[in-house]
Amino acid sequence: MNKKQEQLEHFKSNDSNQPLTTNQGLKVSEDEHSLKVGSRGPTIMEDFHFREKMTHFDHERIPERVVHARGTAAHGVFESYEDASDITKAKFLSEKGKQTPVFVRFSTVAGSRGSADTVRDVRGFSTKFYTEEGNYDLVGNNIPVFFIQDAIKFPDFVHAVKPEPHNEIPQAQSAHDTFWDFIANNQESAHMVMWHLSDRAIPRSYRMMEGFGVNTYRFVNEAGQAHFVKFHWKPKLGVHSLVWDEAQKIAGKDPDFHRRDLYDNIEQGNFPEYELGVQLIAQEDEFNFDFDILDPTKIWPEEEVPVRILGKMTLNQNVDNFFAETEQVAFHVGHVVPGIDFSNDPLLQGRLFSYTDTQLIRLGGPNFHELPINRPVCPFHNNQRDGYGRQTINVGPVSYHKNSIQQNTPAPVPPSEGGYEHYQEKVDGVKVRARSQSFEDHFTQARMFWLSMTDIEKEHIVKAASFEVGKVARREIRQQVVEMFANIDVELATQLAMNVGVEPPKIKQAVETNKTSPAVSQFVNPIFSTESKKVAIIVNETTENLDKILPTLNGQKISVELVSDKQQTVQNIVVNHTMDTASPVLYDGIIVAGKFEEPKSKNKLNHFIEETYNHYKPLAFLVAADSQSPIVNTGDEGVVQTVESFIEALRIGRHWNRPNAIG
Ligand code: HDE
Repeated sequence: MNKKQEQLEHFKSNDSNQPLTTNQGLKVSEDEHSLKVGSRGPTIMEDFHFREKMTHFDHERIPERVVHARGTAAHGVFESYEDASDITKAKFLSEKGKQTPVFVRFSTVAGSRGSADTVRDVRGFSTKFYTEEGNYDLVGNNIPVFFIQDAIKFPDFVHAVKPEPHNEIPQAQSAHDTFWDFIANNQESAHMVMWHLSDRAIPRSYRMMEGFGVNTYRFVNEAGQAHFVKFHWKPKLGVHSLVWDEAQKIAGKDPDFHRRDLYDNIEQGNFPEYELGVQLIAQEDEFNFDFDILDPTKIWPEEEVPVRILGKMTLNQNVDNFFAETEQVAFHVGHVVPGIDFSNDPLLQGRLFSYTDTQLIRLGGPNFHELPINRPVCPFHNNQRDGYGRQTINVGPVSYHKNSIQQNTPAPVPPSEGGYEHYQEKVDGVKVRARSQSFEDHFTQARMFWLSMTDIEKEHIVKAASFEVGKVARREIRQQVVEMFANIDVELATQLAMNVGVEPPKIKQAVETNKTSPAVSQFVNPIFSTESKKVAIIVNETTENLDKILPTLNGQKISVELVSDKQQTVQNIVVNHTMDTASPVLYDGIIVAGKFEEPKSKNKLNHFIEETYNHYKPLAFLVAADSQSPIVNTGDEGVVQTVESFIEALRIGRHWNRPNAIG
């Protein structure tokens, strides 16, 4: 048990086998009926048990997060690979093998708390490190850039992407007029929009996406030397995505798809792992790039600024209580430890205000740091007092500095002994509401992203753009968006214009660049694996050899479910699902191991086969029946007849070269 888990233990309560009491500890003798004047008469005020129970219930909800409302979280541990004290004095990075407890919350951005997981959206990736020097929060996303350059535009951007205010439609979607109106009129979003239209915005799993700190921070070492730094999380399972048709269907079939995937895999011991990496730029190299390194709409191409891997995070324990932990956790980019500092990135500067402010309304006051999930594992002392929900009982008369009664304690700690010291950057300027000219180029990196995509990724972007912009009702917005895209690529914009029924772009020349950054493609250096992939075997009484098939698949760490036309036992195993309770979109591949005669069952099986084929996922036919479908042919890529070849096809994942697939 690590330090954080030990601390949380003190707050846990197990109600099983306990007598029922009120919140005052009074034993309750009856909990089915309110206190009445006669069994058919009115309820009386005196019923303190009813009033307490109902009042508590009435106050159960707190405001959802204004963004990132929908999320899920897990506990874990971060282990440092090396002593990184050459670049930062942060103690959790100072020693090979050093372990630090962490809590991570993944999220979507636009949707409400109850919205579906698999919508097209950015994913949040927030990590709280409970270090010996205090909590350090790395509040990141799965996309390395952002929509806007200055925090003052955040309310505008969020208003535009959220459901439209007159009718609160659509939920958790960017495919609507106000979002695209914002994009067309705020073209600093161009680069981010390219990522948003790419497969990154529909991850297969939280376990299979990268994380990025996005903003530019500073690392400072013991000698006071500083580097600009960008943070990266790299998933050990690689980066993998859904296809759009599949993502939309999963949103209905299992709105909790990502939440369930994380929870189930942690329960099964398939602990997700991510490596923490940093890109570093020395202070003196600040102006040596063809972009401004403080601009949050720009990446630092990994080919130019390599990622140095510092350690690994493993998520190994689910929460006990969603509200107490996942909902009440409060992240803040300003929660730092010595050795980690800020840059003048104007988005980061604004974030430094917003995260505390939002917790005050969401968690109801200034004492949210006392909630069990938010408490540091090191001691904390200061002269802050009182406020809603205060739990600490500060003893003694002193709550001010300076004092003589307590010999000036709690006492500030000099930097040489671990006190936080801000990096002493020299800043000089006139007060202006303005943006640096060096932030003006919105298209070079957007085009670089486009040019770095493989053909399949490009095809997906065109399809995604055609869907998103195609959903925009106002023709003039569709036209403006097409013009904007022409700055990135004229061919892309022309194709989009055709698909969404507007004029081809007037702009005939995209921004000039031939630069690429292969690291931004998901397909250039893929990590293939069968590990923790989920497969359905379709079975019935004709099925044979399950005793051989199941161990072979389990040996590859594949998670298997048996699906049949009805709830039944096949070869002494109870099936997990019927073809009604399961859906092909919930699996990474399908093995057909039963021959079905009854027409409705055949029809359902066919649906499983065609959907799997259309989403480019592996299919195996172990029975002579083959496919009944006119579109699926054995011999097409990833359509196989043995368990062994299925495993190989599953390892690769999607098989894009399918003549009839429409996913
Ligand atoms: Fe956030 N963001 N954000 N954001 N953000 C919040 O804080 C904000 C930005 C991110 O799992 C809020 O506690 C501003 C970038 C994540 O609990 C709020 C700006 C990135 C989460 C807020 C940004 C993020 C949040 C809402 C522009 C990627 C979920 C609830 C200046 C690096 C944290 C809350 C969790 C949450 C403000 C931009 C990531 C309102 C003003 C860029 C992952 O404070």
